[in-house]
Amino acid sequence: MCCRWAKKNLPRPSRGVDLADNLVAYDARNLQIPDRELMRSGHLACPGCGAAIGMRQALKALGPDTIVVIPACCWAVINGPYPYHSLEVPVIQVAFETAAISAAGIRAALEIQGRNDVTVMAWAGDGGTFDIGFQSLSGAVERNDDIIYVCYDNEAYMNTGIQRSSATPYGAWTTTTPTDSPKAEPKKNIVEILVEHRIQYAATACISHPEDFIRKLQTAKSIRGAKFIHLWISCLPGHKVEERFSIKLARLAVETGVFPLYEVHSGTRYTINHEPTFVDVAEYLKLQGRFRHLQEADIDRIRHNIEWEWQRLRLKVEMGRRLPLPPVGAIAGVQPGRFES
Ligand SMILES: Cc1ncc(C[n+]2csc(CCOP(=O)(O)OP(=O)(O)O)c2C)c(N)n1
Ligand code: SF4
Ligand SMILES: [Mg+2]
Repeated sequence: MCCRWAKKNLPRPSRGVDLADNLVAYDARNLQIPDRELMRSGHLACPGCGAAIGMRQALKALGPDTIVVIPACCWAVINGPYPYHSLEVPVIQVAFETAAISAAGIRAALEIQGRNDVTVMAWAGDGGTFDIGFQSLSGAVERNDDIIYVCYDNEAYMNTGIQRSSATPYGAWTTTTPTDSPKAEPKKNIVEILVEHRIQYAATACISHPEDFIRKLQTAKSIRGAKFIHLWISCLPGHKVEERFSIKLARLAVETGVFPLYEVHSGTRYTINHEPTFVDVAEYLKLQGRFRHLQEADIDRIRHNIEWEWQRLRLKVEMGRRLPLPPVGAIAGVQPGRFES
């Protein structure tokens, strides 16, 4: 175990840390989560992988009548080879840049068959969403294709060995942004970009808040048209974190304000779903080897960026409240009368 951490240049397990000291822990005994399991054990993810946890939660939300479309990414491996695969729903693997359009094509074929009871979920990484699959996603959203698109975001191209993507945050180490020149650009705001497409429903979610994620997927399932969920996940080798801190790290992403939980209906109505306790971001950064090189001045800059992003988010909530109801034609798929009720 020790050699393994040393080899990967990971922080060693610190025996003094007790998960109970986690300021942001909540009582897991009261979670309301569907019992049904559609993901078997024996999958091929790294231990503690947030992408595996996220898929398990997603299928609990959507149920067995779901087709999952997966482009090149860690999940193309995690499911395992047929007949030893881990998911109990149909899965189709598609080319890296085609998750959204492949899902839309499957949805169209189901519609021809009159099968409106089947949900089609595209499940792609940040590289396949923010960068390489973006044109296909943008097209599907603009056409209001009836799919749920979940981007599980581990903030780099992990499957090919941790290269930077446009979802990688400012200051992070990756193999293409080494510690002497870490990422200098901010993370792309993918939800904001899709909101500007006037998407019917967009939301953020995190594996540490499964009830929130499950509710958002169920909301998405109830809406016809394009829906997008941006799911933050922990990635142990990519973030350089010990396995046992997978959920703690995800909670800290939310509670420090780094990753706000919110949803946007009809491209205008923003709702913040969870008010963080705003734990100092240093707690989040110091848990991860990928930020170990940061100086106090860098951490200060990150603190200020969080404050600034939260001010913007709160203004968007306010703007959505003040704006009159959108006219017909302003939002994809909105029919006369929809907002009056
Ligand atoms: C067109 C194309 N370019 C590059 C690749 C190689 N490739 C496979 S998976 C992957 C990384 C995917 O990153 P991301 O979408 O973030 O998913 P993750 O691996 O992090 O789960 C890359 C670059 C490919 N399969 N196809
Ligand atoms: S590299 Fe990261 S996302 Fe990929 S299987 Fe491992 S923990 Fe999961
Ligand atoms: Mg990734």
